[in-house]
Amino acid sequence: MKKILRIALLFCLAPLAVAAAGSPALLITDAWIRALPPGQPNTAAYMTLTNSGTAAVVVIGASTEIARKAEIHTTVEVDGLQRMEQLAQLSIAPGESVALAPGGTHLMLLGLARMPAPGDEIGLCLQLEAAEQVCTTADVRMSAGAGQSHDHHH
Ligand SMILES: [Cu+2]
Repeated sequence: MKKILRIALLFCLAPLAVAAAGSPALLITDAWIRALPPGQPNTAAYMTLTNSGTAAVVVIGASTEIARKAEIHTTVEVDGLQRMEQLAQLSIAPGESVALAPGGTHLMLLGLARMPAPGDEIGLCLQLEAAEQVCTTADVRMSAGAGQSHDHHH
C-alpha cells in the first residue's frame, strides 16, 4: 500500500520536474535601451540572448513597462538603404548566442509612455513560444558609441 502511494506521488511530481529543468535555458545579458531626444514615440532595446539549453528557444514577443508595444525587428539593406522589418519570431539554437545590436536585430519599443533617460533601469520581458517569460533589467544609454546612430527613424 505504501509503495503504491509513493509511485503515485512520483507521477504527480514528474511534470513539475520537467518544467523546472526546461525553464532557465534563455539567458539575457547586457540589455540596454537607447535614449533618444524627448518627444520621440519609439526607441529600441538591445541585448545578448544565449540559449544554454538543449532545445531551440523561440522568442515570439516582448514587453516593457514603458512602451505600449514591443516588436522584434531586423535590419535589411534594400538598394543601399537600411530598412527595418518585423520578425514574427527569433529562434536561438541550443548553445548559441544571438546579439541584438544597433544596425541589426533589435527590439523596437513603440508608443513610449515617456522617453527613458540615461541611468534609468527598465524592466523588459521576452515571451517565449514555450509559454514562459524571461525578464531582465535594461540600462538606458544615449548610444553604443560613434558611428551607430541612425537605424531607428520610422
Ligand atoms: Cu526597429
